[in-house]
Amino acid sequence: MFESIAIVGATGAVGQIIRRLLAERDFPYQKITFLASARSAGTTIEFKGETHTVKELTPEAFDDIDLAIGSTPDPVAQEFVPWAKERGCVVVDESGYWRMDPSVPLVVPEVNPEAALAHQGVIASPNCSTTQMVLAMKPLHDAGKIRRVVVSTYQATSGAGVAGQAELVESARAHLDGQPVENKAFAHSIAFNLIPQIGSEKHAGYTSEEMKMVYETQKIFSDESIKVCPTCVRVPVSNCHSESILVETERKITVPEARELFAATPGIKVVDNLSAGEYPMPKDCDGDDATFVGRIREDLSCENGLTFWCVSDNLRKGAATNAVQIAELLVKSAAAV
Ligand code: 11C
Repeated sequence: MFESIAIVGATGAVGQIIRRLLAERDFPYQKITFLASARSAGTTIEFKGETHTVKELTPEAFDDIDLAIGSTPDPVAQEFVPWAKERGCVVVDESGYWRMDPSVPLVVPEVNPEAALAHQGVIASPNCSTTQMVLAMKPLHDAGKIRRVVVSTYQATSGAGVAGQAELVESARAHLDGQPVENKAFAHSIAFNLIPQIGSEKHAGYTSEEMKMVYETQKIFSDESIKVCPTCVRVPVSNCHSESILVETERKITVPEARELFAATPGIKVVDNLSAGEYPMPKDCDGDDATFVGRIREDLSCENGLTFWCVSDNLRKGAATNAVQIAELLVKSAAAV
């Protein structure tokens, strides 16, 4: 057990869910500290029947902390993680800053739990669009070795934070009222629209979000031979990312076999009955920790191709839940020593 734990970014959208999960899952600790930027420091948080004052994120704040779970913007994580590490505090970091550092394991507990145990003080949690995809890929990769993935994402506005979700509502209202729409969280109006750009231009016409899906997938499976071709699209949905995923495997995996493999994988729920109109949809997955899979079918265009639809709550399994599960792995491994 870690005696003293902290949530960094405790007042943010993901920080709030991390708090709820720690309480729901009865995460063990003796003392908990809530850290945030100077702007939120001094505010109070009700947690497990007690009132806590949020402390400012400073180097000294980690003096007596053993484990920190962080959900902050990348530049904040760049700064605070070394402060924590120097003081012997282990960090589970949700930001993108440390993910591709060779000394930092990038972990989805259902996929590569062993990587977490080889940490050197920091463990990163992947980008939300990667997490749900690799979780769905895992049983297929184990059974038939995935050579190639073609993925198109339909990413919710909550991926851009509370401001993104608010902009969806405001811009929909403005459109319906015939008023001009001001875009701040997104480069274009998100209401009644799709935006085929998430992040900045990064590599050969691909965006930073798309390249995260390539590099993070290869790192999590420790296999740079897996080819990933992503297209990431922002859609006018409030929460839960959806993905159309096509995998090409070395050994053919039939639809009944895939359905069985998905159903037997912890963290995956299969909803797949086209004739009954049953398949995963964002509205049904909101607030759930599972990754949902449906529309499982053979790819008609290549020999060993399988295609399916995958939906997950990007704030929960895509962020908070995955980070808390990593922390739970550490607790379990400490208890086993
Ligand atoms: C989005 N996936 O939907 C992004 C948000 O690297 O953790 C999360 C960015 C990250 O906009």
